[in-house]
Amino acid sequence: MTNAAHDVLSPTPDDRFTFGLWTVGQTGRDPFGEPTRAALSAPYLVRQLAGLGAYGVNLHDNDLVPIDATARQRDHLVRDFQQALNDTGLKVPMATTNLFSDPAFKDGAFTSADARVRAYALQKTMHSMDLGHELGAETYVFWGGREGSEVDAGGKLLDALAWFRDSLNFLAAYSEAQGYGYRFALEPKPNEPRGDIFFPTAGSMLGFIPTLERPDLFGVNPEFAHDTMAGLNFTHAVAQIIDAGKLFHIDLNDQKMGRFDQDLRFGAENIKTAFFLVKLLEDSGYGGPRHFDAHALRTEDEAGVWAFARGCMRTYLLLKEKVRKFNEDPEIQAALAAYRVEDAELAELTGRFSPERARALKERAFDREALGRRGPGLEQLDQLTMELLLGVRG
Ligand code: GLT
Ligand code: MN
Ligand code: MN
Repeated sequence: MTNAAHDVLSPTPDDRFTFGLWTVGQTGRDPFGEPTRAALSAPYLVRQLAGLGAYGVNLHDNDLVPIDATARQRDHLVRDFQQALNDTGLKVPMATTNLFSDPAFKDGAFTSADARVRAYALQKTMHSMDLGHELGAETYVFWGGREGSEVDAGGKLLDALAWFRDSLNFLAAYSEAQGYGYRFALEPKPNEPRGDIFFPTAGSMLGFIPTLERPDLFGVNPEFAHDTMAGLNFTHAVAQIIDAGKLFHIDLNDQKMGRFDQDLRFGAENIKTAFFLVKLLEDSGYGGPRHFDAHALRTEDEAGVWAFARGCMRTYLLLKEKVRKFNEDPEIQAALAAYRVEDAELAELTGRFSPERARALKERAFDREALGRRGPGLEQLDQLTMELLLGVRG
């Protein structure tokens, strides 16, 4: 490997890679089995991530401070964590609330049918927002893992939407009143741990955001695995979010379609989709964190955890290099240019409505059969892409 190639594939904080404390700290517990790895302390995780070239670390309140910690214990844990951040320069760009582990939230947090649970969820989130702000977080994520149902006999579907809206309005106003200036990112997921989670897709979130009091403060935090579980095309979802100006954060990982939520190492499974995702993010100028919401396989020991973390970043950088080659490859660029047909006269006619243009367009003759005969060259373009990814081009 040349030095130049080495540099391109070595992560630095400029690459804006982040991990959750809950990701590299995951102990291998699953619904059927006990942990296979020892728990690692938050300061230790910070030092390890900094050593690997990450930019930041994100957290839920209870990743750092147990739900039943005393004020003294909290201060101690936060101080040690902050010390590790100061020593390493690692940032905390995003914070969030654990509103899913405690039994109190078993039937929802902001959408619980019990007003006491909803109020407790608000209280817990305000404390967590205080903590996130103290650590420097600017983005606040809402993943409503328990906001959903298995049965709809409770009849709360419309109420749940209103309760969720009221909660977000309250918390956005709290952020503004405190001067925190958070941007909120809503994370959709179709199912797991609930049978059906409310707001299953990016489109659900995009439709909901304009109904909030401060839509400008809210965006989306899409996750690769969540769309893929449901058989959706994640890259298409991200394009729609970018188009709406709402890509506030992104959770990168991988997943086999139709499986349980696997949270695999980025690029581990769907390499072509991952390539087009990286291409979309890089070409669109997305400047936010590249957050890996994934964890090492349950089979792994601690060495496997760091192999996993390095692998996520290295695969992203490898794909980013492939994007650069794709954008510079003359044959690929020629195929792309040939794919598009432009027509200045038609652009003028179809650009902006006027009665005259509409009339002229209605009278225009089109050779429909010729349009149907045209081969766009997508097979060739896709094969060139495959050859680039498989290393036989450039
Ligand atoms: C949990 C979930 C993720 C969310 C995290 C934020 S927690 O790991 O599976 O998709 O992004 O709450
Ligand atoms: Mn996620
Ligand atoms: Mn996930």
